[in-house]
Amino acid sequence: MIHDKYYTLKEKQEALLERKNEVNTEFYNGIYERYIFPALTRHHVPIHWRFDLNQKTNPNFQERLGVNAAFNPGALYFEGKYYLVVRMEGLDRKSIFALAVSDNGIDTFRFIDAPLVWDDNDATETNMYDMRLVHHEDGFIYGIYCSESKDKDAPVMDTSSATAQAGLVRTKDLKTWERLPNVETPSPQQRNVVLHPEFIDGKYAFYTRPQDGFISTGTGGGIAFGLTDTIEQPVIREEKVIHERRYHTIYEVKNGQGPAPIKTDKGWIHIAHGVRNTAAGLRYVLYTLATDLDDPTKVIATPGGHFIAPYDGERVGDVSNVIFCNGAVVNEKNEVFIYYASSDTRIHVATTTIDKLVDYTFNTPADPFRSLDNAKQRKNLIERNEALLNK
Ligand code: M1P
Repeated sequence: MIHDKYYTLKEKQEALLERKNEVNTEFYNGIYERYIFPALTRHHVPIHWRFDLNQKTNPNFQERLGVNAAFNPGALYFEGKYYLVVRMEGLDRKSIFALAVSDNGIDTFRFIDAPLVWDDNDATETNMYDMRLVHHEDGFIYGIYCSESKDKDAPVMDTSSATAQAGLVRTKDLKTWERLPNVETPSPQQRNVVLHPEFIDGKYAFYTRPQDGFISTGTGGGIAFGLTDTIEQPVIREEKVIHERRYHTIYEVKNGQGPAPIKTDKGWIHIAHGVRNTAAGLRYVLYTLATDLDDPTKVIATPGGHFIAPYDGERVGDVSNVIFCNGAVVNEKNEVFIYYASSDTRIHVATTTIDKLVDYTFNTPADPFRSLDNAKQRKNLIERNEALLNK
């Protein structure tokens, strides 16, 4: 028999699942809209994914498998619906992938089916997270994620050190998933690896983030690009850094490709994350850049500063002062839905259009890299505006 408490909790949760989201009218930048409520949180996780409903085996109706956070989703616009593959982190710290869907991409997201599983091909893989979903022109939907294992070379007393590699799966229906081998690269570790949606010179192309260490990128770093002949045995022999870290920028310490780049008439638009250090720890923000349509290794626009940064309550969470994005989709009306997580805790959506994203990426002045030049840049804007205002 099902425990009574289930129905009480379910009714309460239904109100949350049906809640309409609203544009946050307090916020304006002309670039994108923010929303009042997060799009998806751990409170959206179905009750029967967390509780044993059986009164006999769970008389006190205790939560048996709690969920700590729902964040960093891959995203896909597929057959008219908005899908997220959410990083669902249990109380035991393990992240697993869970599929959620919405009809409008803004609200009423619901988790469906059950957490994703596939044939295991790597017994050392302990944790998995941050899947990028890419509908490749070969017809498959690929999921590239961080596959984390204990560092086998760490001394015995070190029970924390880990290594990160790019795990790879694919599907055609978001139900059955095939695990492919990890993407091999010349770098010791990888995170934030993303598949380019089109063939380049007949090959599969990946954005990578070479790194020596698990947290620090060491001598590596930057958003890199590499090709592989086959996807069934993906081996990248050469990584070319296309967007480097740089002193005194929002991506001074680390950066990484977000979702797969968005194709526009003017170029590929990339949403990436940049990390800098502060007295309060690392601060993660998003920025955009554009690459050439015919040569995705050639950067053609770099708007200065951040695109999305932690805002109000977004600043606080399990890992505070973090905005991270690995999912964005475009629908047939050229509306863009950017799914970003705040502070490794919850998921938000920001909406814009291709036109606005292009305008922002190509017409926002680049970072002049020096304060005095920055002052001149702003003085120039003020003078042009004053001339207009005084006409
Ligand atoms: O905690 C912030 C983010 O840290 C990592 O990103 P990066 O590899 O760029 O440092 C990831 O673990 C990411 O999941 C996390 O949100």
